[in-house]
Amino acid sequence: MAGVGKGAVFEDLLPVMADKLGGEGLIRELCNGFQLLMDKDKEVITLESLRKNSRLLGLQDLKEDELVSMVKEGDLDGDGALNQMEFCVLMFRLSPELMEESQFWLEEALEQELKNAS
Ligand SMILES: [Ca+2]
Repeated sequence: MAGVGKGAVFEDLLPVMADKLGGEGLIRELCNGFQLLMDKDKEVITLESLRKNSRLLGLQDLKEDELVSMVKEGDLDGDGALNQMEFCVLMFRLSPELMEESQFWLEEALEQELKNAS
């Protein structure tokens, strides 16, 4: 994945989280991550909120240009900020391994939903 520099934290972190949490748990965690990183007033992730809140998640190693890349690469509709969907998509795109398995996880999560419903 180009753009988010070498040693990007998420690339290493996500597969580990995925193993531990399973698909459903991972998606929930990603959404929690969004809540933590977002601007509480605007309810989107901006470069500013990312810079401020990434420290809270222990991501202080992310450099300014990596934060800029994250927002730029994740921003699908070009409004300069990441909404929850854009954030989750970005997280999956940052990890090729996750990308390959995400299909399986989504099915697994869906299956779980159906089980809970019955
Ligand atoms: Ca956007």
